[in-house]
Amino acid sequence: MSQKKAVITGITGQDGSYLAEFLLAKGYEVCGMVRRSSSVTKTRLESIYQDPTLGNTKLLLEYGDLADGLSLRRLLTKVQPDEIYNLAAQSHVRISFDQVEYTADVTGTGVLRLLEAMRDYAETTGKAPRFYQASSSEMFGSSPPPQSECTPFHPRSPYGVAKVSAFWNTVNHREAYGLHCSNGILFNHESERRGENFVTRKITRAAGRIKAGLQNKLVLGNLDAKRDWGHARDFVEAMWLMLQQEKPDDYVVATGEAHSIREFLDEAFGLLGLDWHRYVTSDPYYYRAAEVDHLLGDSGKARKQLGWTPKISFKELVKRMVEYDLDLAEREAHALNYTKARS
Ligand code: NAP
Ligand code: G4F
Repeated sequence: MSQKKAVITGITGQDGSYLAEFLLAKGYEVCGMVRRSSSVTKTRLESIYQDPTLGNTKLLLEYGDLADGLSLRRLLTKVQPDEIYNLAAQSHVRISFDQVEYTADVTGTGVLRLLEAMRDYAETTGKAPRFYQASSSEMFGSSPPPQSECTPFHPRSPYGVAKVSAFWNTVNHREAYGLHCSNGILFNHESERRGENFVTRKITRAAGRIKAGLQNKLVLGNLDAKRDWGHARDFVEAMWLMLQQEKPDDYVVATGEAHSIREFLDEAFGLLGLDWHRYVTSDPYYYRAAEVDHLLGDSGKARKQLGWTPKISFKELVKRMVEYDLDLAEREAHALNYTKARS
């Protein structure tokens, strides 16, 4: 069989970088869609990206944006993918309260633009790519735990509402046009590559910097919320498994274990021999207009039908993040001392 081609939108994000590594290791040709930005940062892709003009590479990057339907159509015609993984989004829940219309446009309508581009591409070429939509446990909002594929959605943020609309457009393209479209309803997954304004990474970055003497305070919001946290490396495998099934479907992907922010703090600071109560305060500045209190996933269907199971435990996840961020902080401290010594 010829080499498979995949398009990943959101390739510069946490999940996009892990998924690109995963697919390249499986022999795929990968095309990542990137949006124009004034700072050309592709830090998460550093270990796998090389300029195509320097030689053969199976990872290509093309400009495109979920807000720009024409760019999506051109991308599909150019790449002719077998699989499309739509990971692009304005993905920050609290910021979605500040950027309501933008979040609805990119995280919600953007998915419809991509689905319609895919439908037209399939109709004109006779080749229908398989489609993965990055749906979210945030869609469950205030529905009580444990949440499964049968749990009603009750989103509590503009982000959650946008993801619900994208979820149903994905289902509708499956039912109305017979396209192979699947939703992965992923619960929180973190890593050493997590954006620094999500709570886990904010905590491990601060813990490392406090230990290295670079910071002595950490201000957070609500410490009582509970999340089902896994490692992103495990979760991208589930995305791929969904597109290898004969029939498209929707799956919850979760570890089945929830912890509060306080418990995450205990674990992360504890690994460095620090008592977080001495450094952490809670400020309403970081509260949300509406909060999601308790997410705990029941991923029985994914485990049974996809054969998926997470390998990295909560403790191992925190350990990896803390070790990575301690090393980062120590290098920052070293660079600072070097600059001081020279000035
Ligand atoms: P992330 O790190 O925030 O990455 C988001 C990606 O989307 C980035 O590559 C970003 O590009 C890109 N993007 C943003 N706006 C775009 C636009 N208008 N057009 C094209 N690309 C755009 O998110 P993540 O944690 O990897 O999550 C991946 C996906 O899974 C997201 O859809 C998220 O909502 C969803 N999800 C995440 C989790 C989780 O716990 N991580 C759980 C459930 C669902 P830049 O680098 O240029 O900003
Ligand atoms: O880390 P968070 O910002 O993640 P949240 O809101 O659960 O969203 C993440 O997971 C979703 C899946 O359920 C994804 F769809 C979404 O894209 C994103 O990846 O916040 C987690 C919890 C919240 O309850 C928040 O109120 O931590 C609480 N929190 C407390 N202090 C904080 C802070 N969150 C952030 N970002 N910053 C704080 O200082």
